[in-house]
Amino acid sequence: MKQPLTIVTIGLLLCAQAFATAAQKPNILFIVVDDLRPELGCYGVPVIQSPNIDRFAQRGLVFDRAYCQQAVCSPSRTSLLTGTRPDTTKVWDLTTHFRKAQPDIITLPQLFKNNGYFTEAMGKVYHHGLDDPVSWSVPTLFPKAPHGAGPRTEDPDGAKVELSKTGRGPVVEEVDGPDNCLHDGELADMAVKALQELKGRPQQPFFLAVGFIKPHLPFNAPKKYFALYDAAKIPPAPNPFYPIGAPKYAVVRGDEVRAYSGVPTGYPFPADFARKLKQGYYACVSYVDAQVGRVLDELERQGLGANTIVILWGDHGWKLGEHQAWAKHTNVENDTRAPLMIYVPGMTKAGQHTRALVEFVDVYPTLAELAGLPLPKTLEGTSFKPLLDDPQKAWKTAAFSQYPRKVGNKNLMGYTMRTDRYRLTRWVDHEDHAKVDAVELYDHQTDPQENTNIVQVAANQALVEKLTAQWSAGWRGAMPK
Ligand SMILES: [Ca+2]
Repeated sequence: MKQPLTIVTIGLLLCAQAFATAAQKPNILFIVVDDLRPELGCYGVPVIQSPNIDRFAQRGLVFDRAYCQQAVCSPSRTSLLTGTRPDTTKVWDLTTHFRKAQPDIITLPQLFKNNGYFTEAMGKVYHHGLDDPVSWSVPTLFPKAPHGAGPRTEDPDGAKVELSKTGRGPVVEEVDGPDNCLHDGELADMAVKALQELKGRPQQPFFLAVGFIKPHLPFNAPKKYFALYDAAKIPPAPNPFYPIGAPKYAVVRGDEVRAYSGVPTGYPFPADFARKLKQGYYACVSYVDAQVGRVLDELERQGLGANTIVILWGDHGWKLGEHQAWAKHTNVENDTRAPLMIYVPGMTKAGQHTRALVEFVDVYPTLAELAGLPLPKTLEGTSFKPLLDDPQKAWKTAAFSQYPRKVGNKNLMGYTMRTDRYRLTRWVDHEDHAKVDAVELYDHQTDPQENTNIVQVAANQALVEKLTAQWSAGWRGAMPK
């Protein structure tokens, strides 16, 4: 006769089962790179030296048309990490915390934590000063090495260093020193150490978030990365002019660059300075690529690769002189489109690209579904897991982004919609969307650089009506069938 199971035995069995299940869950390595354009070798831009990310891309799926929900750090990151859009998070700036409007929302890492994962962050994952401690199992770690040259009055040789009005150092600087004399090199050291520690605690799956800060301004990197690029040969942006027919507030020229020293007065920037900026940006991309490579290599070295989903994304695009402008902060393709790639153990379509329209708000449901976690009802994106098996599958009919503008006493929000062929942007009163201030329409088939607003062309009026109806239906009307 069988012995009846005691409550203690049942408890032990359930506990063991929970651990067994947890051990089989995939780990997540979540890599975010600040201000990274989707211009890398793997995006078909061979001038950029990004061998490590390219190698990763060859093992995963690359999204050629991924869009952030607002092209600036905190709103974009907050949207991705909460799985909701800026109008839900109410984070449209760099100072508001999403817990103000959404005190109880479950963030992506928090969902993993609540489901038995060990969640850990290092570097810039949430925006500076806007961390969310409940998302993580342990406090977020930050490198001590500087991100920029910072305020100082002398260079190492004792010469006077010009400072900008904000007290910041040079906008471009070739640094003498090893990779880890700067923020991202030290961050890679920390991530390597973290992976070694995580390897030693297999009883719990992990979600490790690593936030690199380059190629964010200022463009400082060790000298060897500058040597990869000949500034004299770097071509200027192909469209160094304001979009024809766009409202005057649509594109801002890039005063973010002016926060650093060594920037000529006035616009446009002289050609030599523009090339120097581009060289600096490229050098920082290669520098951060090397650091990403070190982390990915350590994942393999520790034997964790076979059970770890790796996702890499940049928080938004960046203009390098396109539209006669620099930095982000707009609704244009250069700013809203950003890098996104994923590796999932066992994936069958490794090394492919997809042209499906996806949004950063889709990352949350995708990772949750891949890990078999329950999806909160609050989510406003769609899992793109089906694209892993069929990258050419018919998908979303549009991607949506937005950007606020104060124009005189007008408080505007530009809501932009990217379809397979068009971009429609409607600048409306933030409170009353029926009050339309300006509209932009670009045809990517004939004008992939978005150089000419064709919304006023008489022959386009039926098209504008159709797209406006689609815009009004919003993201809920654009979901995959
Ligand atoms: Ca950013």
